[in-house]
Parts: sequence; C-alpha cells; structure tokens
Amino acid sequence: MNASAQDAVKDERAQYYRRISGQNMTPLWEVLGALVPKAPKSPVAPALWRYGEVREHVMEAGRLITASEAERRVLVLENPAMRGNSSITQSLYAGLQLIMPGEVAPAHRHTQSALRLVLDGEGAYTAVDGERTTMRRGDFIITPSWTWHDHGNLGSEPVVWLDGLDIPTVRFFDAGFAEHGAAALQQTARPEGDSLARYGHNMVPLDLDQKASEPTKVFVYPFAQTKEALTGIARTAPDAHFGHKLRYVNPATGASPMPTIGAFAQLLPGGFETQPYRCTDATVYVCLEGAGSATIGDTTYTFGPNDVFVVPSWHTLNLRASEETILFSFSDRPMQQALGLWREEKI
Ligand code: GTQ
Repeated sequence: MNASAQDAVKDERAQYYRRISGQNMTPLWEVLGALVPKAPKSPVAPALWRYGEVREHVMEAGRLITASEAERRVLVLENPAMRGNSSITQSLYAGLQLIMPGEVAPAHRHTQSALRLVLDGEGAYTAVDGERTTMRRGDFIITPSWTWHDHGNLGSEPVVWLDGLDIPTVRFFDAGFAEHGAAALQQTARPEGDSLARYGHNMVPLDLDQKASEPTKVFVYPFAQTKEALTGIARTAPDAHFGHKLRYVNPATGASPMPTIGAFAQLLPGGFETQPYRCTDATVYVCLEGAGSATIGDTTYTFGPNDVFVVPSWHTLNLRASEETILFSFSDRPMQQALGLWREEKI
C-alpha cells in the first residue's frame, strides 16, 4: 500500500471510530495492549512520606478542626500519580489520623475494613464492637467490615496513627454502606484484653468455627508480641529477599486478619540488604524502628522511624538497613490470592 492509500484507510477508520463513538462504542484493537498487558503497568507511583516533614501539618489540623467536627481528623496520603482519588494504591487507602487529648472520634461502622498502626503519642484507645484497646506505638489494630468503632484520647498528648483501609476496593464494587452510632461512645460490653485472651493465645472458645473469609476476633496485635517474634526468629539466618519476615494471621484460620488486607512485619539486621523482589500486590511500608533505604524501581528513598512508603505492583524492591530495622507493611495480597491473581518474582 502506498502512502496515500494508507492515509485513506486511516481516515476511513477515524470517521468510523467517530460514528460508533456516538453509540458509546470503541474499537478494542486500539486499546487491547493496554487492557491486556504482558505484565502489570501500574499508574501507581513509588512515593515516600517523611514523618518529620508531615507531622507539623498533621498537628496543625488539630488546631483547625475538632475530631468530632471532622468525624475523623485524617490527612489522606494520596499517591502522587493519582491525586484526587484518596488512594495510596489502586485498591488501598492510607491516612494519618490525629486525636487530641480529651477528644472523641464518634462511633460509626462501615463496610470498609480498617487497620491502624500506632505511630506517635500515648493515651489513646480504639473501641471495636464494645471493647476498648489502649493504643501503644507499633500496635496493629483492626476494625473489620461493619464493626462499630470509636477512638478517644484519655491521655495528655496528641496521638497519631496510620489508617489503612480498603476504601478504593469497596468503591470499585460500589458496596459502601455506613451508619452513625446512636451515641458518640460505644457502651463497653467487655473488659479490655478480653478478645486477646479469648482468641489470641493459640486457643479459641469451644464453639468457634470460623470460615477463612471471616475476619479475626483478635483486634489488636500488640507490638511487644510482634517484636518478640521477630527478634526470636532473628537468631537464625535471614531470608535473602525478606530478612526476617512474618505475616499477621487470624489465629483461628491461618488466613489474613481481614479478608481484604494482608499485613506483615519484618526485621532487617543492621547492614543487611535484601535481594531484589517484586510481586503484584502494591504494598505500603511503615518504618517502626531503625533506618535504611529502599530502592523501588529506579528511585531510592532513605527512611527512618514513622516514614511511610509505597511500592507499586511489579516494581522491584530492594531494602537496605543501616541499623537493625523493623518494618510493618500491608497490601491487598489476600484478595489477589483468593482470586488466583497473585504473583511474585525473586530476582
Ligand atoms: O477511623 O473509622 O482514615 O472511617 C478513613 C475513614 C479512618 C475511621 C479513615 C474512616 C476512618
């Protein structure tokens, strides 16, 4: 075909595309490569939030709006490549929530599942379905789908934690429901520690029979226990790709604590460098202790305590610890695994 014949074909096709566009139709052959990629091409960008740089902004929100006025006083960590979406990855949301002394974030429930990772300050609690838990730094706390929850601060200092929710996933399914509690504070139905005693000590009540898709009734994973586990396994040689890494589980089923979000904790010995690794679950990391650097694709970030960074799907991750370091992380891995989609590659 000569050049003018080629132009004529192009022209004819363009006119055809315009005609069918009027009927809300588009030719697959123009978009097939993007729809069915050879490998994930994520619109998510690697990013890092340095706690030292954002803390002041979080604290300023405490002067500008009350927790009850805001309902939840949170600065959303928006992926820089997806501003306006309230997403840190395609499926997950993250934010920094602040609660000032004496304040209450009123009781509500929603179909979105939430996790909290306590970062800064002491004296706050979260109440989940009638039981309060005192929030201590590094504690991993969950509020599964449709459980009542409120937060309060009985102490004398501001408290900040990281929220992780499956908001974009629930939005994708258009399955979001929410309700306000009749009162700001839930009635306490059980003493603090009851759930952990009942479900969190390798024992369960006689009649408990949970399906793998049900969330755990252990709604706090105290950091003291996590650290004991990590330092315990750190007496043996680290894994080349993960260091010393464990996943949080529903102890009654072995599945993830909540069906939509997986959570992990890992210890990297001082001076340790992980071998490059990639997986399809875009992952949010939080540095709890220590310091180091993360190379995500071709971007390198240094990180220290309370810094948050995000690794997009199928981006190579390489971690270096300049001192003994503990990282918490969460992702949508259990959803991908349930759907048979999850892949990883150890490089
Ligand atoms: O604490 O219930 O960051 O409902 C976003 C939505 C926190 C919460 C968020 C929420 C909450």
